[in-house]
Amino acid sequence: MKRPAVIVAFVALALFGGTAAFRLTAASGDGPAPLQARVGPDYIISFTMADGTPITTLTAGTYTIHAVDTEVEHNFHIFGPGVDLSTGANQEEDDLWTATFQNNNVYTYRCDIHPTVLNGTVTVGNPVVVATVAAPPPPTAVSAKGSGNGNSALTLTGTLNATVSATGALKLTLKGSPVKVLPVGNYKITVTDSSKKDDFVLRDKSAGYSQTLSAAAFTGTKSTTIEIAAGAWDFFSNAHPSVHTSFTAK
Ligand SMILES: [Cu+2]
Repeated sequence: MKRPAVIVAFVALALFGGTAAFRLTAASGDGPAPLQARVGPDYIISFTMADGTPITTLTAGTYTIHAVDTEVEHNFHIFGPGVDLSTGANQEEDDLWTATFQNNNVYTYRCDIHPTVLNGTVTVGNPVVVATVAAPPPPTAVSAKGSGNGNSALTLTGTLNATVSATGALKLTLKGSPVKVLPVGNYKITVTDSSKKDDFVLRDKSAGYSQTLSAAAFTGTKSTTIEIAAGAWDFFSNAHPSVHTSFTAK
C-alpha cells in the first residue's frame, strides 16, 4: 500500500511542482486535505484549514476532519444540521471524521466541559439570522405633537391647570390667569375634573390634533405633559362641543 502512494506523489510533484496542499492530499490518499479540529494543549480549541487558517466560513459539502484531542479534561464536539461529532470527554483521541455541512446553517464546535470558554462557530452559506426584536418602550404620557413626550429629560416651560366644574365649565389657567396667549413649549397640564359627564379635550387646531386630558367618566386629578406647538388651540367638552375656548401658542 505504501509504495504505490509514494510513487503517485513523486509523479505528481514532477508534474505540478508540489504545493503544500497537494502534498497533504497525496499523503492522505485522496480528496482534499482534512480540516483540522483540535482541542488542547491547555485551554485552546481550534478548527482550521490544513495550513492553520482558522475556519469561520465553509462552502457546503462533505469534508474529512482530522480531530485531535490532546487533553483528558476536554473534548472537541462539532454539531449542527446533519453533523454531530465528538471526541470522548475523558480520553485523548486522534480521529478522522467525515462530515457533510449543509448550506445556510451555522455549526458550533466546543468543549462540552468548558463550553463558554472553548467554543467557536462556522457559517456555511448565508443562514437566515433571526433578529431579536427589542421590547417596545413603556408607554409614556402623550404629547399633542408627538415629540418630547413623557421624557424625564424634558424641560418644562410651565404648568397649566385645567378644571372641569361639576356643572361642566372648562377652564385652562397659567399661574391663576386664563390662558389666552401661551409661549410655545412643553407644559405639564394638571386636570381637576369634577364632572362625570364632561371630558376635557385639548385641540391643536393648526395641526388638526386633539387629546382628551380627562375622560368623561373620570373625576379627580391627573397630569399629562404636552408639547404646545405654535398655532391656534382650543379646549372643550364633548358633552357640549359648541362651547369652546380658544388660545394661541407662539
Ligand atoms: Cu474542556
